[in-house]
Amino acid sequence: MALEFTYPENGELGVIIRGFDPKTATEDDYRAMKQAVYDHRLIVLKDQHDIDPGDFVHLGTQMGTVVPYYEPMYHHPDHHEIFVSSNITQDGKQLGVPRTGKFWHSDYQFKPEPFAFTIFAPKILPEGNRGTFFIDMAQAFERLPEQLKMKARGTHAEHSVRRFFKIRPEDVYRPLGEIIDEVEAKSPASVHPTVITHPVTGEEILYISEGFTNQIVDQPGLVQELLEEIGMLDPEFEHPNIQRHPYEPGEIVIWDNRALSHRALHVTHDGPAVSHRVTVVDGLPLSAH
Ligand code: 7UC
Ligand code: FE
Repeated sequence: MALEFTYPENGELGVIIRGFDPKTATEDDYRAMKQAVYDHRLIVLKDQHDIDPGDFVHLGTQMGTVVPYYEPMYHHPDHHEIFVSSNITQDGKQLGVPRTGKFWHSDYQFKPEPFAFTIFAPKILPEGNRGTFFIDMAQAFERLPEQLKMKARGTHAEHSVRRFFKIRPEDVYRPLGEIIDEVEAKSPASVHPTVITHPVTGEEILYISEGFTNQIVDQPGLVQELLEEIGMLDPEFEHPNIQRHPYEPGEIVIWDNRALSHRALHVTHDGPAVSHRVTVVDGLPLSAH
């Protein structure tokens, strides 16, 4: 069956794709899907209720080179390529990790080679208010006052996981200093250009986040000014840059992790929630120069 693409209207996020079947999808289908992610930032594959974890990983291998998360506590028990966010137990054990990504970030922004795409599938959707918040960081950069754009261009930002590294069950009773030293050794801070040039679209993208960016090394204080301006410090999530994708059952969402920053919206009182994700690199640099 041919893929059917429905393009978003007036500034909304997400190309809707119907007819995707992981068992029969062709190379042309995957090429068109990748292009749609680059061109529109986010695609939504509808009606994927029957996709199993093996198919989900296969989808990842067709979109890029799958990179498993570096901390095993997030891994799916049978498929280490899948990162599991969940607030439930399975066979008496915590499944995946609860309350992940509840802060603005790009996945692996703190690593030397951040992911190109994040492929996300809610498996058990919470009731009520749900979804992921996104900021289009190319648009956010474009909307900055000219003087702030000038200030940011050519500078470098330092990112690290340390503020959001989650204590693992096996860390109980370990000295905090020892854990901090281990986190710093295993995933030291990475430095990337504050404004990257997308290697496919050529757009300028403001590549910082509230969660992972410690500082702009050559401009003290600038990171706070930029975060404020683009809406990442808005506690009500009402800033015009912020968009929300509310998931429907059976959706798989794939986004451009260079161009979009995201933040999970978790509701703690609403019963079980489980999601799977696979992340890939695309062989291109984070920034064209
Ligand atoms: O538990 C989490 O919120 C995971 C986060 C620290 N990292 C996600 C990522 O892909 O960078
Ligand atoms: Fe994330």
